[in-house]
Amino acid sequence: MARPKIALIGAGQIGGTLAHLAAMKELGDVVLFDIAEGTPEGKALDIAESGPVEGFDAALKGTQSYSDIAGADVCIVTAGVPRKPGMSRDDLLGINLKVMKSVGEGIRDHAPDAFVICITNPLDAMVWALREYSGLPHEKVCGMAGVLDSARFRHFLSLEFGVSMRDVSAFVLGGHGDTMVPLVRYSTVAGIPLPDLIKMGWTTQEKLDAIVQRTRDGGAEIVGLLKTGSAFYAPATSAIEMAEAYLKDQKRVLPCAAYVDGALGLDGMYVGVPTVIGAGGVERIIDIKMTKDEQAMFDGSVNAVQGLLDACKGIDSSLQ
Ligand code: A3D
Repeated sequence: MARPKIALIGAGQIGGTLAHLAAMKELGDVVLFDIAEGTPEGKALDIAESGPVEGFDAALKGTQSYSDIAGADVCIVTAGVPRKPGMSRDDLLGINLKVMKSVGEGIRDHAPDAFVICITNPLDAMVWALREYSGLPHEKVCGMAGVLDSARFRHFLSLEFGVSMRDVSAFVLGGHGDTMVPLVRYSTVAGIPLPDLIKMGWTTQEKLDAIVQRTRDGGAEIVGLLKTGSAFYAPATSAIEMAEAYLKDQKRVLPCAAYVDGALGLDGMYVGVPTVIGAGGVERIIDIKMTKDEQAMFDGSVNAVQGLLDACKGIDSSLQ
């Protein structure tokens, strides 16, 4: 049987890391696509040359031609520009919306059967636009944010408790960014919920609140340190976890930006929710019941995403 084909649209910081991880894990052959001539070719060759040392079997190719992604099983999209000083949110939306149009049409024409994972920001709006432009089924297009946000939350919690990150599970809902909703009630250490750990004296409400805030600000913290770009190792590894769940039909329960129509009181929109990812793509949305406070936070997050969608529709009237 031929190896799966993984197309990475965007060969920047995250794209290059995705290629490296996909090859090291032997998830399949990798095609790196980018409009910047030389970048995808150079990264593909560099990673391929690490193959004999690492001992992986994966072919890597860099390209500027969408025909090279033909028949891809998975497409991970990081194409776009980051927000620069002086650029408004709408400026960024306008630029990345145009990028999503060209990428969506490229996927539609060359890899319509792929499972598509969007990472480009602003995430919840871009994944929606990418689905609209590509016309792929909703369950085959989703966005990566929740796995990363939960990983950050888990990391901070494991430091606070002095336990292995493997034994900390976390639950984050809502849009990616300031309005994300880390659900403390459903986050645990080996099954013990965080509120119980407060009662057991493992931490305090104040410390937990500070960890939740640090999780919400996780992206900005890295930007502040790097100064010239945003996080790429943890975002790449998070998207690879989602791709692997699809390629190996693992039925993983992962939070991702998925199309929700009916569950959680939503009427057809992309937002961060717990999902089951397997060979069918996003196979299930887990319709959890929230408390009044959680619902209020989630509603605020949904409203923020809706604001971005309205702005997209204002920029491109073909999106309605
Ligand atoms: P960067 O290193 O700038 O890579 C982006 C690449 O996209 C560059 O190589 C560009 O040449 C390329 N590109 C631009 N336009 C096109 C186009 N039309 N077609 C194909 N390629 C194009 O950025 P990065 O890899 O650090 O980040 C990529 C995206 O991920 C950005 O939008 C970030 O904001 C976003 N991001 C999201 C998260 C989430 O958790 C959702 C986390 C970190 C970064």
